[in-house]
Amino acid sequence: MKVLLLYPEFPDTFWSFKHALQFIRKKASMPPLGLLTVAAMLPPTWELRLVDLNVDKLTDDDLAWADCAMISAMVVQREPARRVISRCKLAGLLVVAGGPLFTIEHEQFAEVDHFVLNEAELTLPPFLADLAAGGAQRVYTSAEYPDVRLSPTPLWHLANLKQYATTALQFSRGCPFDCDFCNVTMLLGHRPRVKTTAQVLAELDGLYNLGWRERVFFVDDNFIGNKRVLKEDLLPALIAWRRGKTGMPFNTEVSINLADDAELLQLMSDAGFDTVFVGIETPDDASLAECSKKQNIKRDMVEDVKRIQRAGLEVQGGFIVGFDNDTPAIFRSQIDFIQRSGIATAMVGILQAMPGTRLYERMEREGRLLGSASGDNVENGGNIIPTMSLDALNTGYKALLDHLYAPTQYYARVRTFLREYRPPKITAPLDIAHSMALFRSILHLGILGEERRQYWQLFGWTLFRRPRLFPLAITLAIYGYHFRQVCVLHIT
Ligand code: B12
Ligand code: SF4
Repeated sequence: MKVLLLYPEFPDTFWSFKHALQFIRKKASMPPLGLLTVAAMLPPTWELRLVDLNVDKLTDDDLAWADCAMISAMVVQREPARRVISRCKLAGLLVVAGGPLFTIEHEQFAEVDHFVLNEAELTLPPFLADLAAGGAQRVYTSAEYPDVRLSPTPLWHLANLKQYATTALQFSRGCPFDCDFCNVTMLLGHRPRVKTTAQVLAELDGLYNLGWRERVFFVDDNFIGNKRVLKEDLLPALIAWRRGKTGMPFNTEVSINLADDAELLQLMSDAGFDTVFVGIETPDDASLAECSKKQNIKRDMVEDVKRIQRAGLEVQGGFIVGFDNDTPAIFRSQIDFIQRSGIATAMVGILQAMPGTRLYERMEREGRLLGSASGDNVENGGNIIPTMSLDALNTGYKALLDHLYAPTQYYARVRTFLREYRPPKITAPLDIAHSMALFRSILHLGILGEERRQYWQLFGWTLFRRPRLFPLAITLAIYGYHFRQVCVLHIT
């Protein structure tokens, strides 16, 4: 069997980092870990070719070569996935689809021959057995969550890693919390399932031996879901693994309660983590209660963020507007919070109801659904009828983004952050690509850009006050440019 592993394009969104990637001449932020994991579960005699449409074109030669296409996607790739499926069907390929988009809404893809849904560790083996016996069913699904200790090492060599800014690795699946807008607990359960430390080290060795020295994103839903295993086992092992090695800083996703645990913060920083994404959502306790984000209620989250920053971890934040409890005052409170906390990468989205979430069920019951969620948060409207008028929500949202990413506010926030941040011990090696990025930033931001004044102020300030953070300051200046482009493209 000759198999094309296909990953449809991401639209030009906040998380695509498309406008920032140009500066380092990379094509996408990270390779598709789901497909690379599935690849490792296929029979060793099968021939595999990965085409990530974010970095490569799907050619007629590819289609003529293959017998089968295996496609993965998340909701935000819905339309590109449809296009790629149609092309594969036209070329006469057997089409197999899996991953979060299809697990949630497979009925909407009539052209797909077989759906292998949920986690492939459980659903792929019966599909492969039935296919070999000549009688594969249309849909394979499972209500169980597999033991991730059975998950194989992803076949990273199938991806052309040079095209990516970061690569991905997964330690755990599942999250102990229960936010009503989130797909994670329905897809992956409440009990964090963790890989063994030996598995993680083998995966890291695999990447290191391929010559990878850039960032590794631990794509866990909540990395600190099982703190005991982290403290007693994984983090000490990562610290030991680092000895004698260079590069490979880590980032991941965590809940805000990381701020309560000084020991964990120290261990994470020593293990090479320098950035965490935290779902902060809103500074308003009533809205947090509305969406069951209990872990964020009754906290001084600005102080929490600063504590994490001081430990050497940059905080990237996810924020949401459009909760039932929100009034037009929310836009100002979000701005104040984000500016005070110094979260440069602040992704503010309008609440969307994804199928399979409790929020979706409630909106359906209340007759408040407006079509399907796009998965792209940075766009007008969302897909629910808000309690605030749609007009007020869209106008307030636009004003909020304009304000947050305007050079004056954005660069002020970067400085607030750099003042607090303890420089990380582990950094990616500074190579020619990074030096070129500096020159391109001077040209595009420092000479041609609307932000040239703020750019040079930050440039000088960092060199004198926080010289070790200079590369990070330039990276954040480039991110700011990306965020502004996305806002201009999406919010008009
Ligand atoms: C990494 C990640 C990203 C990266 C993606 C990078 C990339 N190139 O893939 C980035 C940061 C870009 C991203 C962005 C977003 N993400 Co995201 N992301 C994740 C995350 C944390 C890990 C994905 C991953 O690699 N998992 C590890 C692999 C091994 O798991 P997997 O892909 O699910 O694959 C398994 C199965 O699904 C299956 N499988 C997968 N593909 C296939 C294909 C076939 C043929 C078969 C047989 C099986 C199969 O087998 C695998 C092994 O079990 C997941 C959460 C999660 N735990 O999965 C969310 C998740 C996928 N993201 C989600 C969302 C909502 C988003 C955003 C919309 C968030 C936002 N607020 O903007 C954006 C959308 C992008 C955008 N706006 O441009 C949702 C998806 C919901 C949905 N139904 O699609 C998830 C599930 C998290 C959540 N909160 O619910 N994300
Ligand atoms: S803490 Fe994050 S991953 Fe966990 S349920 Fe809430 S939004 Fe989802």
